Amino acid sequence: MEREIINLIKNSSQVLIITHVNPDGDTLGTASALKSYIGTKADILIQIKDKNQFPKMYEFLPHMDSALYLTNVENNYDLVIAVDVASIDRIVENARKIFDTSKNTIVIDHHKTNKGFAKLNYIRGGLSSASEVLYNLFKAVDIEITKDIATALYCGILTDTGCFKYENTTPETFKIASILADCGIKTSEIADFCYSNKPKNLILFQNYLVSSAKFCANDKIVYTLVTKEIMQKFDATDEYTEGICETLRSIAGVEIAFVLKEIDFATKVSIRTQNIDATKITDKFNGGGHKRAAGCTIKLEINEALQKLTEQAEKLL
Ligand SMILES: [Mn+2]
Repeated sequence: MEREIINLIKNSSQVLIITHVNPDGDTLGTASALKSYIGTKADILIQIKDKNQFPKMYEFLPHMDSALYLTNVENNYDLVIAVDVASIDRIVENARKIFDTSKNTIVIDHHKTNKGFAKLNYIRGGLSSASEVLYNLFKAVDIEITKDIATALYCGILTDTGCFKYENTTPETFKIASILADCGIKTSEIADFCYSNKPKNLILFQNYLVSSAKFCANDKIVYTLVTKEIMQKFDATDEYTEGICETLRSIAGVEIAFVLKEIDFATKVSIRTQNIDATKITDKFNGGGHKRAAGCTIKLEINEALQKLTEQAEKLL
């Protein structure tokens, strides 16, 4: 299969690499590494409106300055490769049209839930990151890991494993990270770019959400409310709420943490749990996810949604 993918890339004249919506270090790192290998006939499409929405910490990745956005991409590709994209609905607007009409399509991914929506599906469910999957692909066909490729793949592995903390970190992940580190990259510099380069308003916004968190059920449940007003006040973008729920769960004694976000005519909920199965809460609201991390959207105003959620959560305590 690896050969088939490489041959398809070689025999295509224009290649588009698509990242998932709300781009993170793994989807961007994988796209960057793939573009480094393919060269000038490949373009990266980042699914955001324009440069202003680009997550600044990932600007250090090679090829980000030449990336295309939803507003300036054209439909002239005979091969489209989706990286770290778990399902087709993570490809939106005109990107979806390009994917659907492309002669050939490939998906390179690591999500266990990915059923394979491309003509060629290179999915290794359970690996730490799409970057680790791409490393395996390169390795299988003896592609040289250049410094640029190593930088990008390392970024993907580092961020998707939460700095090698999550359960998806395997001995193999460490081995690959070690090989990449051996390619002359500066691992501490990459970590600094990813984690120590945050905008001022992001830190102030996140601090506000943590300090305004409320506790109930003997401090076993903690929640914070993200209203539109707060978003505006801090000039926050959607990805700014990332990590808040983990922070709240990390408080000793907390079993369930909620982040509720006000959206149009509904409330978007993130849930992190310690021992309780988070999907037992989201199932009630047609959501889903993993045992300790799940999410759902409730078609209720934020305070009503909170009430329903805590009622359900208290039953499980
Ligand atoms: Mn990923």
